[in-house]
This record gives sequence, C-alpha cells and structure tokens, in this order.
Amino acid sequence: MNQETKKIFEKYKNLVEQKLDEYIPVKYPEKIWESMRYSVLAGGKRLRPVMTLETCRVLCGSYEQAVPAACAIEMLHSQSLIHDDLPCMDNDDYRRGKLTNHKVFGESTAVLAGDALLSFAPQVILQQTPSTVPSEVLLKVLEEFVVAAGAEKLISGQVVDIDSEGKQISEDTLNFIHENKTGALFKLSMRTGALLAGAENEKLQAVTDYAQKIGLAFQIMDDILDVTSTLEELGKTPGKDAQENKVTYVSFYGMEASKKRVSSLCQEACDILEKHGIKSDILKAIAQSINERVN
Ligand code: GRG
Repeated sequence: MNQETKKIFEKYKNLVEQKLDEYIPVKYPEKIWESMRYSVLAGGKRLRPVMTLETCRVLCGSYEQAVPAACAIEMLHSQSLIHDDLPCMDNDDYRRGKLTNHKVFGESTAVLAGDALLSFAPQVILQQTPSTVPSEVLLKVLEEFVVAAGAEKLISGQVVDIDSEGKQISEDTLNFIHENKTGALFKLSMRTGALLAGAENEKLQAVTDYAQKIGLAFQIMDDILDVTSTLEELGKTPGKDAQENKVTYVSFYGMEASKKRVSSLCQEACDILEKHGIKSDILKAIAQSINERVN
C-alpha cells in the first residue's frame, strides 16, 4: 500500500474505531457492555468496514450514509470471533493479541456478549443510518445482514467446520465452509456499501464477484499463516489446524500452490474492478495486501 492509500485507509479505520466507541455505551449492567466493548474495541484490521465505506464512496461519491452499517458489520465480525474462541468451539486463549473474551469475562458473559452484539448491530443500522437513506434500501441492507449472520451463511459454515474436524473432507466441503464462514462477511461488506450507494445491478454483481475472490484468497492466506506465523505476529495461537486435524487449503494443495492461488485470486479481484470501471486504489490495495499480510 503506498503512503497516500495508507493515509486514506487509516482515515476510514479511525472513523470506524471512533464510531464503534460512540455507538456502544457503558450502562447498567456494565458487565455486558464492557464485555462487548472489550472485543469490538480490541483492534483488528477493520478490513470489512473499510471495504463497506470505500465501496459506497467509489459508487456514489459519499460514504457517510454507510458508517452505521459498516460498524454493524464489524460488530457481527467481533461476535463471530467471540463465539468461535469459546471452549465449546475453537477453544482459543488469544485473539487480536489479547486474552479472548471468555478468558477475561467468563464463558456465560462471553456467550451473552456475542448474542448482544448480534442484535445490537442491526439496531445500530436502524437507529443510526441517516434518514436520507430510502426505507426500501435500509430494508435490503438489513435483509443482507440477517441472512449473512444466520443459518444460511455464517452459522452453516461453522457447523460444517466443526463436523469436519478430524475427517478427510472433499474440496467442495472445504469450499462450502469457507464461502460461508469467511466469504459471506466479505460479500456482505461490499454489497452493503453498494446498496447504500444506490448502485445498479451490474456494479452490485461486480463487487460481489470481487468479494468472492478476496474472501477465498483471505482464507487460503489464513491457512498459510496458521502454519508459518507466530503468536506475536498473528495475535492468536498458530498451528491450531494441524493440532485439530483440520483439512485446510494448505493440506489440500500444498504450500507453494496455495501461495500461487492467493496471488492469482488477488489479481483476478483487481481485474474485476478494472473491467467494471470501479476506480478505487483502496479496494485494489486491500486485494494486494491479502497477498502480503502477516496477521
Ligand atoms: C453469526 C450467530 C452467529 C454465529 C457465528 C462462530 C461462528 C458462528 C462463525 C465463525 C466465523 C469465523 C470465526 C470465521 C473466521 C474468519 C476469519 C478468517 C477471521 C479473521 O479475520 P481478520 O484477520 O481479523 O480480519 P481481525 O482481528 O483483523 O478483524
């Protein structure tokens, strides 16, 4: 990412951090709000909300109307991480370089903090999106959100992932898991930005296709980093996939072929933007940064 692009990315990221802090209050009973804030404000790359804001900007020239929805998507992402880290799921002690939510607040509060974020996120979309956004657009944004968060997407990906532990699964099953666990949130981020920009179908499809490519690239890179990275770099425990006997893209294709696949998917994502006249240095840089990421 060049200096200019980095500056714009940081501007979006700071706005998201500031709004998340503002949207999630601390009130009685403080424990639940503090637990929600602990995970949501724990850092993280904020890739998904930045994608929402930039997609909206590039397709209509403004991004302010997408700020609440972008923050809601980050809340959903944080919720999925809190629940994924629980002892009954992936059982992780570290996330974003900090102790996981249940390690700090206990299991019951961590479950409830995830649940609370899941319903607070659409509440934020409804209550904070500017009234200039037409109601039919708001309804469509909410529909995309609840579908992505539910049994058709995120949850089904997680269920098949858990069921697949220690089994020799097919490539189709591996793709199903990651299209739903990881890809669905990238698609939601891009489509939400496009919907709030009032984009026509051709552009909506183009950003969906871009998200499909980078979602897959992101997950393959996640599998690569699980093998090559450290706790300090990753902010979470590496080596979990092998420990849990999980089939990953690396175990399926091998390390070198996996790296090549990440690289070509990122290029294909940039080509989609180019082909449809979506001129965004940030979206191009996000695709390229997936190829270079270390956490
Ligand atoms: C939606 C009710 C409901 C439940 C969620 C637990 C679960 C069901 C799904 C798990 C989803 C999951 C943890 C997918 C992994 C996706 C992934 C690679 C996350 C890491 O994203 P980064 O690297 O994280 O962008 P940061 O910390 O930078 O935000």
